[in-house]
Amino acid sequence: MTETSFTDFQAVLKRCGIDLPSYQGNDINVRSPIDGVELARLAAQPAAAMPAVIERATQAFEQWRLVPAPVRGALVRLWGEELRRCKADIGHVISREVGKIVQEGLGEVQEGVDICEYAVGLSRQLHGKTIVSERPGHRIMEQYHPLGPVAVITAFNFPSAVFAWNAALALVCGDPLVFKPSEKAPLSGLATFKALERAIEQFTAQFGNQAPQGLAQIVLGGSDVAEALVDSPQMALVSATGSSRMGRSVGPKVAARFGKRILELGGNNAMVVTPAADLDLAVRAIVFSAVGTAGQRCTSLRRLIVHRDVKQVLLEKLLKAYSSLRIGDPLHNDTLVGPLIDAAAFAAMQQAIAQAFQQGGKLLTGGQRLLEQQFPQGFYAAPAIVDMPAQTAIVQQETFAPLLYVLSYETLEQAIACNNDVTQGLSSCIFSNDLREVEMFLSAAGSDCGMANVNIGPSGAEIGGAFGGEKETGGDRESGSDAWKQYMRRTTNTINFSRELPLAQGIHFG
Ligand code: UN1
Repeated sequence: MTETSFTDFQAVLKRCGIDLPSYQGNDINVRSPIDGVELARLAAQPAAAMPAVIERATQAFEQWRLVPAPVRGALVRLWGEELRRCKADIGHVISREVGKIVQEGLGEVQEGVDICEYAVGLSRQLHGKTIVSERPGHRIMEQYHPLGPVAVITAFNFPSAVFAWNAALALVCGDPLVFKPSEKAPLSGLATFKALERAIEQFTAQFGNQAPQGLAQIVLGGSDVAEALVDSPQMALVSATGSSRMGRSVGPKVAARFGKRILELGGNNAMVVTPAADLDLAVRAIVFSAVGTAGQRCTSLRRLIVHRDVKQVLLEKLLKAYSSLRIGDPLHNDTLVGPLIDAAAFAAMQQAIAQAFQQGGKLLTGGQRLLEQQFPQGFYAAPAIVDMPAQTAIVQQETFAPLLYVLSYETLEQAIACNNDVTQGLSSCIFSNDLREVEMFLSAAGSDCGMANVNIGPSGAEIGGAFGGEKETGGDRESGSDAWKQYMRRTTNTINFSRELPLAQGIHFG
């Protein structure tokens, strides 16, 4: 990075409200994957600081839970407005810090704006059901009450939006939050968090002292800090995004203390392309979902399951599309594929390709490192396509890189079985204009994933739907639909307005 662009970046951080010197330290070394240049050196909070943080959140809950939900919504509306105002700057921080292209950095901030708007509407709709009673003069109803402090632990690949998904819902649901961003992307997390802090200030100016101290806190640190949150019985809900390995450690710890959790873990997402598909549309979707964000979304397309009759022609079109991908500096407007997050990610991709080769795969394109001269510390990979004879061990693993395996099938049953025959269950899709094929894929005998799409790729979900997956993806949901219910506790109330005391199930007692 040139000196001017470094100064520019400092100015962007400042506009995002990040006073870098106040976070300075020697624990977290933030480097841009674009060129390896150091962006910041930050201090990590020690685990010993966590009890005080957790206590502040606990205190804040006492107050925030009593603020009417639509008033809580007003805070989230202000946050959404701040995110909208700072969209370009936060998007830029994301691009610098995790290497997303400009469009995707902006899209991620927009996802935050969208969930805020959604949460504002939701703040007037946190309703339970009224249920008829079997007893005369009785009524049953349910209410949703605030749950308690929420820990939000996020990954590097969506450092802003996943925090926003969780925080916007937690706040309207009446829950304080403690945010622990990925050590690989603390600045994007901070920028998003600072927008929330400004919203809290504006809220206080408009609504008086209703937002308590400690309503929203951020902690920069490592796994010891995350563990303190995971282990604390005061954190009512732990929402963690990351690898299945991480989830395997977090899940049992939260369960052991009967806490609630939302786990968003690995994906190994497939697309089934049938002979009835619009192949040109499929190619566009494959390219976006397999190489977008350099294959580092949990929803990225990793397996292409194509009918053998259309495999050849689809691959021809696909290879042509891959040959014109613009790979490079994600800050240039015409770039489509930026760098991988770090050297380890590139090594993992190389290793996967080598294993695929050993397991009978044929590399059709890509895989090599690019732009090494220009960016000796940037890890740019040519997106790879590997033709596999079967769904071998390596295909069943999630490799966080632009690496697409191609598998072929003869019957739709085989394709669905192949889609489902992995341990992950996040997203999936089918390309077909045949109603029977489509409905079969969506049916109980179809895709076993949390998300099953038709004629669009597996990535790029809107915030309105419930986001998440089955099996080793974690089984939970966040973002839209009724995901908000996980941030609240439900109470069932049976009310007797008669002068009798009839017992349920017709029991006579005494
Ligand atoms: C993630 O990769 O952790 O559906 C989240 C998508 C985005 C969110 C991805 N809306 O691809």
